Amino acid sequence: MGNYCVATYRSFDDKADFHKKAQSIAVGLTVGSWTELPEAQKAEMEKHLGIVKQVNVHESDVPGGRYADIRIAYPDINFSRDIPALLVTIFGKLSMDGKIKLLDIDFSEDFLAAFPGPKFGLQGIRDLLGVHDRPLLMSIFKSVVGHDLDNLREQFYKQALGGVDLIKDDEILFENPLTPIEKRVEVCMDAARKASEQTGQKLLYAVNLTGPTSQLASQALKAINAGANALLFNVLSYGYDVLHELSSNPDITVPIAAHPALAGALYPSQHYGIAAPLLLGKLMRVAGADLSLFPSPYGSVVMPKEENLAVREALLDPSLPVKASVPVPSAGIHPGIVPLIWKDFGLDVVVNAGGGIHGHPMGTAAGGQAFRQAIEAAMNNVPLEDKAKQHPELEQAIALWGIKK
Ligand code: 1AE
Repeated sequence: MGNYCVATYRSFDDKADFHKKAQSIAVGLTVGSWTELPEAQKAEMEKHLGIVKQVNVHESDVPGGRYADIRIAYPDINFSRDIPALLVTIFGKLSMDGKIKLLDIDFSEDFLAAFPGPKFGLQGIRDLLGVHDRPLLMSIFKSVVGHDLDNLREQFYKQALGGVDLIKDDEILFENPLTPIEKRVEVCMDAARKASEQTGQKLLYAVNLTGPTSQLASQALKAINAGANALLFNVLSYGYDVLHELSSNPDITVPIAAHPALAGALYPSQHYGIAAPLLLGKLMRVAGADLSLFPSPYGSVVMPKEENLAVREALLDPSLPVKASVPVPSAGIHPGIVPLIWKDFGLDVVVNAGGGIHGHPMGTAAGGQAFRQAIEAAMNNVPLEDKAKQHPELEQAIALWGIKK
């Protein structure tokens, strides 16, 4: 058998003959028609024909409950070595054709060879920060739209003083006259240096890379020349191929954090769209995201735990021949959630919070410190209530947000 990429789907239908349906997808998305072809043409077209690998039917008496998991192999010869071509082949028109969800893709070795993956990945990010023995902590800039550079500098400094390892722009901060990207980088990196004199810590600032696609690479270089040491990128609004272009550009020498904005339009339905472990896990990693943000099972935007851990697995899975991307479960995270993150994600995670840092009653720096205290407690199996007795920052955080069990 030549090189094939294999797609796994879940198709819902109370009556369908799923074997026939699978065959019709395999033919329809490749050669178009098969049985009508003259024998001589079949021999010529066979290398382009999709192959049904598996159909597992799950019967159910509950209306709407019957489904089948279908695996179809698509010949690499049919598509160029880019994610748009693959996605359009396996799930382009099909995504609009009834209740069907794309669950997974097994890439062929040949297809994967076109993707260098993340430049830094988990190990590279840890090396840049010099932190190898604890979960990392990221703070999200909040209230930045309409603010000027002095305000941003002040906000950045307070976040950095809290002992965070990374600070990311809010994803809704675009190119604007008050805080253009290179000026933003200059003032924030300056604040990072000042904070570092006090904390002794290194810090990555993921500045939001925005604007028309044709100008993204030059914007990234502008930011890097101004001192940027990381980028944030809204991958799904641009497409995976744009991330791939940026991450494989040799001049873009800093890690890229992938923001999941728009993902809610694609993964949450049981019946439609693309499963989260593929959307925010495997595809982000193959396209070159060093860090991937996604909702957690515990915060304000909730993803079911099993699905969440499958996203984590897809980002770290050692069987994929590219570097691991760092999992960043996000949204509504506060210090009282940290023991759950530690239990489910362990060491290799970024704890990421916006409101859970800035909303701290003692201020932003105390917000970061409360997280660091919570991380230390969780790692040493110390209940947060006990740790809080010696740390007013943690004590006030759990008084405000509680401890999630
Ligand atoms: C899932 C992405 C989370 C994000 O980008 C963000 O801004 C979260 O903010 P908080 O922590 O919920 O305030």
